[in-house]
Amino acid sequence: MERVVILSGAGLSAEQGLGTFRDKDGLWTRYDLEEVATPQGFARNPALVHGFYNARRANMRGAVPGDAHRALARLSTHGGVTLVTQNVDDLLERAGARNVIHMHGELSQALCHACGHRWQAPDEMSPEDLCPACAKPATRPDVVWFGEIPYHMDRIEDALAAADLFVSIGTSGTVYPAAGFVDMARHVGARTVELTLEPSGAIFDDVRPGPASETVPAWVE
Ligand code: BJW
Repeated sequence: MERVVILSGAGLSAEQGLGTFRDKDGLWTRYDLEEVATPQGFARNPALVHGFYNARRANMRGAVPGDAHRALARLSTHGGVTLVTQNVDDLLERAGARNVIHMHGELSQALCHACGHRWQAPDEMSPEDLCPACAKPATRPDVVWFGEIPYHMDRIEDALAAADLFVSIGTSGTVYPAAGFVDMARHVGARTVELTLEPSGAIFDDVRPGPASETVPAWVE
């Protein structure tokens, strides 16, 4: 059985209106990432950061999965497929995908940075919220900011070390460690495929430009 590792990025959910980070009109053209996506920015102004993520959570809850999410969900039911996403949205799960590895966390989860407890995020989070486990006002969105260590790295590295095929979908390949996965896969002899609107420029065996709603179902079938 072929062992496949799939890495998705913001381009997977772009057609659902969730926005990418670095494209024209991307989130980082409108927001200062140092202020909204670093632990230091959160310490300076938690209300600003909660506002940024509350708006994105509302956008996510109003969005519906697309053809690309459904195609990956079908694939995820097969053995040998590891589905890793950098996305914090839940569109893959709502399309029926199983065992999605959210390396940059999930908007639908809240995290207490005092005791580590996790729970389902309410629609609106604020700096005054108390952790349901330790009652401290130390709640934050359960997402991975710059300078923090992405989640599930051991599982991802194990899957990459055994991969026969690596497929990158809708990511600019600028943020590490995810940006280095293609080289790790090549290093173990895996075939590498990129499905994205604008190719990242990294070395892949096969690059298929186009919107995820077209390239992903076509590749999965
Ligand atoms: C479509 C499409 C359509 C559009 N169809 N495609 C110097 C050198 C190397 C590293 C560093 C460095 N200085 C600092 C670092 C480390 C830093 C880093 O990589 N910085 C770089 C910017 C240089 N990384 C970190 O800090 C990470 N932690 C870390 O490294 O810890 C050390 C460690 C690691 C491992 C083991 C032990 C220790 C943490 C990174 C956290 C990133 N967090 C964010 C925010 C998450 C929460 C949130 O969502 O707000 O994650 S930033 C943001 O970027 C988000 C994304 O997941 C991530 C990647 O973005 P993505 O998905 O690629 O989106 P875009 O917008 O960049 O690209 C979209 C693509 O889609 C484009 O290519 C389009 O063409 C395409 N597209 N429409 C198909 N319809």
